[in-house]
This record gives sequence, structure tokens and C-alpha cells, in this order.
Amino acid sequence: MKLPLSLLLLLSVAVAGASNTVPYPNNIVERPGKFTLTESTVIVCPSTALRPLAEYLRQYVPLRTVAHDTAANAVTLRTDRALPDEGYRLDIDECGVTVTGGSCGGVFNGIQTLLQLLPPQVYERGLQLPSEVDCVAIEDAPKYGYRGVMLDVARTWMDADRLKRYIDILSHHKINRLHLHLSDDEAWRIEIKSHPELAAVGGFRGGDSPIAAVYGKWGERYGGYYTQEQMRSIIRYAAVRNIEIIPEIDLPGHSRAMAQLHPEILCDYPCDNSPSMGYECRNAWCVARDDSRTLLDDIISEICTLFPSPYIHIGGDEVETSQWERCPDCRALMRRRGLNDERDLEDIFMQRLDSILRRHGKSPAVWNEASRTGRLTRTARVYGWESMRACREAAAKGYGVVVMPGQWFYFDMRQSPREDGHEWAAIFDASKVLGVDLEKEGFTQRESARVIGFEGAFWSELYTSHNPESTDYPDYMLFPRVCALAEICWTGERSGWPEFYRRLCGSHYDRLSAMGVVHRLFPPVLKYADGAFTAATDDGSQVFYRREGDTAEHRLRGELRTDTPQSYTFRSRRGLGVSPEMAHESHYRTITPAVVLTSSMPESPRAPFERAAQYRGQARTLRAGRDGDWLLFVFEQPAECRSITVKTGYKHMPRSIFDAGYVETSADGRHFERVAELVGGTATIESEGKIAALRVVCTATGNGCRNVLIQPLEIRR
Ligand code: TNX
Repeated sequence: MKLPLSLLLLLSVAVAGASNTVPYPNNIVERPGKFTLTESTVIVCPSTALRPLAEYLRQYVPLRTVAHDTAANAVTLRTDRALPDEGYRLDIDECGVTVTGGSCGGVFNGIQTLLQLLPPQVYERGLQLPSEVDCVAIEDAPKYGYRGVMLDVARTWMDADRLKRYIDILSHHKINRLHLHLSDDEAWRIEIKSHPELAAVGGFRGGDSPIAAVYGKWGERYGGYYTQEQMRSIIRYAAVRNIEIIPEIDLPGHSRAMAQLHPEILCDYPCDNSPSMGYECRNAWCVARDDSRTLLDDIISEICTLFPSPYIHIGGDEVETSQWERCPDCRALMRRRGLNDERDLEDIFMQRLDSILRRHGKSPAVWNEASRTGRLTRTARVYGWESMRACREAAAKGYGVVVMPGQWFYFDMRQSPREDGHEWAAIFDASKVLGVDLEKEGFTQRESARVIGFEGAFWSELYTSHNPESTDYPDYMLFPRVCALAEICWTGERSGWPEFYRRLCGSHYDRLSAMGVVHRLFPPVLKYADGAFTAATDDGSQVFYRREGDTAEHRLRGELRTDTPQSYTFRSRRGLGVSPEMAHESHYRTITPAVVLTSSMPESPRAPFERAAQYRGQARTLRAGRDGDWLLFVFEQPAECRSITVKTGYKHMPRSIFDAGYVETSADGRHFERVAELVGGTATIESEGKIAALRVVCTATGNGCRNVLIQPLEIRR
């Protein structure tokens, strides 16, 4: 049953906790009275199977556990097989609390709802006793059996402790699948005992590793991997929290890191460097070669033994089939099989994998491309990432589908135009995630019935532009988008953004902060009129402002009077929550004075320097920078500006950069002064006078790439 908003608002007075839960329970019946948890309250746990959950609960609510069947003044955990598998009943009356689950998972979900009825600090330092909780009867079960999050631990490494932290946070949202992207072009992250070099060498890039430091920042050795023992501990930790770990080995494409160690997996033809500017672009397993079959079998067999999940994700996305086209062995195989589309070779490879999986009693999970021809076994589970249409097509073919198109579910996408993150799929915040509607997206009833759930993905190639030790970036990208994901997975229907947002602001932001999550707040609404700024928020946050060039933040009280609106930025904060930085339009306005770029490095004829000078697109050098290399920008007329940003590398990514270096400016074109250090290939300099020339000096040799990209200067008036 879904309650109408008016009733919800009424209830929120009486059962503030229950009506603020995320995800929202199916059925809440308010009762009069309260139960008081005290030092003498016990956890009653008659079944040994539930013992780990009693232990789990004790970490948050410090009570004694007793095994007796019943007791007054108790929190009782029990199962009732008549309830839906992951469903539960939560009864709170004046004598105690009973959590009854359809399974261990159901009990776990009931415990999560109970925790949400307690003060948010329960997540931070445990419940302070005595503590009161409102009497209530909740009956609840999830709409979707698959409620997933994917972490790309290949591009940016997250160690076992960080995974356990995410398992905790996700499980508080009743997420029940963690999909780990364990291999990609840039790394191999799981120990394979029969081929230890895969992780021991392939888990690291840069420095002395044969794996190139693709994302620039780490000329030094960077990376890590999970030993099988660590992974078993992660799996156990997750299992207690009702989360199944689904491993992904991305095959047959996205395999450059592994090919670096096992070149025998690649198609055998002489590399023609001219179309790739000297870069070896082969990264897919050859479908025709026999000598890599044992390797494939060894890897997949160990993965099957290590992970208890019935599905193993074997990738299947973005295979660059030009490799197979150019490979004489693949072409011969196609002739023998009577195939005329290279993409059909992927079917052969996937069928081979399926038979290995089947030997171990497992089924394949794949990205949607691998289901294109429909020849893949129907026991496969398809992860639809390219579009809603791709999801529908897979469903129509009869596959179970995890819906996760980038436009709604790629949480590496930026949340508003000027924030960090990709933008190729869409720019969206949590409200779009909550608004996903399969019917509106054209799913027929039969297709909808094949949807087993949703998944949010955090791809991490852009994470490398942040401090890898800091958890802030993924936290900020994931939350509150994961909260909205959890809501649609659990309730299956749209409660509507205003009601959901009320729950976020009512309690859930505080819970996230207590969990230690540096989550995103919606930006304050900024107004500049009659020489003064005001900033409005509706989430209980406080607004702070900063003067450009200053690091210090000041609390905004009332209005800020200024006649230079371009020099201020604003953001709101509440607990650990933080909004993106907002500014007046004039803050971003740039000018494009004529400038000439020269360098100690040769320029690429395809992207000559002149282009950067004309502020169109990017220029490129013909080689990576060396210690002492420089870029020199000379203005035709000295530029009058408040700041200039120079950027080497891709628009969103510190790749093809000056790995280290500094910026000098000159007022007369002859005398230069060192004014800023490059961080991630970029620097912003503040200026008060005129700038005649600007020089970027490289202090590192090499960047793991073949060239340096030079972005147009951003010059602010
Ligand atoms: C597409 S999704 C990819 C990833 C990238 C991601 C970035 C998919 C199966 N492939 O390799 O990391 O976009 O958003």
C-alpha cells in the first residue's frame, strides 16, 4: 500500500522516524506509545542461523544477546518462511521489538528499518541507552530482487577496507548486489593462483610496471589487488549484510592490461603503427587462437571457485572488432563457420566461456552487446547500459535484464554542468534516477516482467584526477543518487520527488553524515540584484561564500553586498553534505585575446598549436614532455584579467599531461616569475595587473602517453 502525501505528512508528526525511511516501506501502521531500549534490554535470537545478525545488530545497539525463545524487554530476531524471501515484519510495541524475516536477508532488511527509526547517531557511535522508539507495525518486501551497485576498482584502486565501508553503507539502503569490475585495460585486480603474475604485475601501472600509467598522474607505480583470502573475507562480510558480490572479468575486449602479460591472447598480425600513431591498440582476445584456451579456463575456473554467486560477469562490452577483421586466423575461422560479420565472433567466444561456467554450475552475466544476436544462452543475465532500447531488446529476446543505462544510472556522470564527472551519457542528479519509468520508456508488460532490477555504476577513470586516498569523490558521486536507486529498486514505484526529497532532508541526510558519507546537497539558489547576493536553500543547510583566490569560507548571513559579483563563489553545507560551488554568470565569462603558442616540443601536424592559439579545440605535441620542456603563450596585447587557467590533458581527465611542472608569468615578456604549480596537469593563476606572456615548464619526463594535449587558455575578465 502506498500512502497519499497528505496522510504521510500527518504521520510524519506521529512517527517521524518511520515516515522518513529510505527506501520507503510498503506498509506502516502507526501505534500509540513508545518502547524504551535500556541496558537491560536483550537481543533474543533463537536460531543459530541468525546469530551473525544478532552480532551485527550489537555493533549499532549495544545489547546482550540471549538465545531464549522469548523474553520481555527484548529485540527478538526470527524467521517465518511464510513471508517473502527478503521481506520482513517489524513490530514495535511497549514491551519490545520483533523483527521477523522471510529469510536471513529479510531479517537483515528489518534490522535496517529499525536502525532508521533510531537517532541517526546510531550509525556513528552506536545507540546511546536508554533510547525511545515509537511503536509501529511495518510489513515490507522489495519489488525487485536485484538491487545493485557497480564499483570500477580496475581504473582506480579501492582496497578491501574501502570495499567493506561501501558494503556497510550500501546495505543500510537495502542494496543486495555489489558488482566488482575487476579487470580492464588499465589493471587486473584479483589474485589468480595458477597465474600469479596477473595480479602481482597487472595490478600496478606506471613506474617499472609494464602496464602504462594511462591516466597520467601516477608516473610512479600505482595500484593494488585483492588476494583470494581478502576476497573471501569481503564475500563473508557482504553475505552477513545481505549483499552478494558479483565479480566481473571484462572479456574479450578491455583486456590490454592482461595482454601486456600474456601477448598470446591477442590476434597475431604485425602491428601497423600508422593508423594508431604508434600506439598498440589491440586489447581483445583473439577468437581463433588455441594457445590461450587453457589460460582462459584457468582464470574462469578459479573465479568460479572463489565466488559463491551463481552468476559470473564476463563483460562483452565495446569489443573493437577491427582487430578480428585484420586477423588472418579470425578471418579463416569466420570462413569455416560461414560468418560474415566480425561481431558474430563474439558469440563464439561467449559460448566458449558459457561452457566453462556451466561446468562449474554458473551462468554468464554480460553487457548488452553480447546479447545482440540472441545466440547467447537464455540463462544469461544481461546488463543493459547503452540505452533503454538495449534493455528492452534484451528483455524481448527473453533474457533477465538489469536496467542501468548511463543516462540514468552511471553515477560517474556529473550532476550539474560545472561539476566534475563525465557527461557523455547525460548530466543528472538524484531526481532523475528517482523518476525512471519503464512504461514511459516503452517497455511492454512482458518486457517489464523480465527486468530483475536496477544497478548504479561508478566508473572510475575520472576518479584518478582526485586524490586516490580520499573517499570524498565516489561518496559525492554516489550519494544521494544511490538513495534514489534504492528507492526505485525497493518500492518499484515513483513516490514522487517532493515526497522523497522531504525524507532526504527530514532524516536521511543526517543518517548519511553519521555514516561518514560526504554526500552531495542540491545547490543553493543564488540571486544577485541591487548590488547584493542572496542564496536560498530548502534543505536545512547553511550557505558559505568564498572570495576567488581565497581558501577561507565565510558563513553567509542575510546578504553579501559587492560590486564585483564575479569574484565570489557560494556553497551550502549540512553535516558532511556539501553542494557544488555556485557563482554569478560573470564569474565564468572568459575573453579570447590573440595569443601565439610555441614550445620546446614538436607540434602534431594533425592538431597544430595555431589551433589552441585561436581558442578552437586542443593542440597536441608529437611526444610526451621531458624535464625542462616548456610551452610559451605570448599575447599580442598584454591581457588584463583576474585569472587564467592553463590545462594540459583531456578535458575531463589528467591524461597526456605534464605530469609535473609549474607556471610562470611575465608582465613585459622578458622577466618571468614562478606563480603556480601544476596539479594534474592544470593550474589557475590569479592576476592583478597585465600579463604579457605565460610559460608552462615541465619538470617530469614522460607521462605514459605518446603526446601532450594543450587546452585553450581560460582567461577570466
Ligand atoms: C563506458 S559501460 C564503459 C566504461 C567506461 C564508462 C564511462 C561500459 C560497459 N563501458 O568502460 O568507464 O563508459 O562512463
